[in-house]
Amino acid sequence: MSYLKISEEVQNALDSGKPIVALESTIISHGFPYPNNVELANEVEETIRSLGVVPATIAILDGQIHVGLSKDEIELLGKAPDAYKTSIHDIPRVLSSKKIGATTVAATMYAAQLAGIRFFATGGLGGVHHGVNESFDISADLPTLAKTKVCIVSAGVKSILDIPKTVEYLETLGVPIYGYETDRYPSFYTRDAGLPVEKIDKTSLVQLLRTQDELDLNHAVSVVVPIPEEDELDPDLIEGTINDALKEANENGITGKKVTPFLLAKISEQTKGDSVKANISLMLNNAKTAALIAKEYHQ
Ligand code: PSU
Ligand code: MN
Repeated sequence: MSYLKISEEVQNALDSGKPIVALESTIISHGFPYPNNVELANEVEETIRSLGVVPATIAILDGQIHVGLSKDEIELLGKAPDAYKTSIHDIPRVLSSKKIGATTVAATMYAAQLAGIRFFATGGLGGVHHGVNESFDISADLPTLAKTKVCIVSAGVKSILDIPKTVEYLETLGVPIYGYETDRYPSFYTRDAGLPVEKIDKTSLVQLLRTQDELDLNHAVSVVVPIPEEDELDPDLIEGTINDALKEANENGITGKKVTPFLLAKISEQTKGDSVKANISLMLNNAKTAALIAKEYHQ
């Protein structure tokens, strides 16, 4: 496929059946400020490599979907003020106009599947927004999870979103959710969203994924991992901060793809960077978890 450009490192891993973990790039362009974003992207890749697994950061550059970025390409993306937040429906437009595209969970999943990558690590999934009854705002991540066969490791859905509705909607779409060594659904900055989740360990998860491979079932498997305990934010404080950010977004008429980046920037401002620290910690933890699962799957 001429629109797919797989790096040499990723291609070698694909050819030799080595484990690979895909990574999104919206977290680089819209999730963190420069240079934290580039530092984190590199650190995430190093964490995965140190476990003998190949990282594949995905983005759109020069009219091609790049699977596996060089350090220079990560830097370019981290510095590009006009990188286009590319969800699944934006892919043809970003490719044909040769814009720099940072891929969301939805677009990254699509690219990972196209390249033949089974695992994906990210911070948080998109989902159903608060006030959905009025706004109808539901991330394209959700329907894409229903039709894309990747195992995606995240710290759940953060409470900038309506977590119970997101979980309910994933069930409707036929996307299974498993708590990695936990029976509480995590809420990104904190370890417990107040919802139960089915607990799974690595061995059972790998068995389940291999079973899925034998079937004609092309949904994602969502694996949720709580943020490490020492980096968890105070649940009451973060709840208040999120509520303020939501109010401000509403008052400023922020809609569409701008909602998530707006809320993240506000929260970072309000917590004086504590939310950024927490985000880094959980992202590294998710990358490590995804790499360990991928390694066992490819044994
Ligand atoms: N959640 C985060 N940080 C992020 C995102 C979600 O904690 O950066 C990004 C992801 O790339 C996700 C996207 O796929 O936002 C969802 O955006 P939207 O709701 O516009 O689909
Ligand atoms: Mn949206």
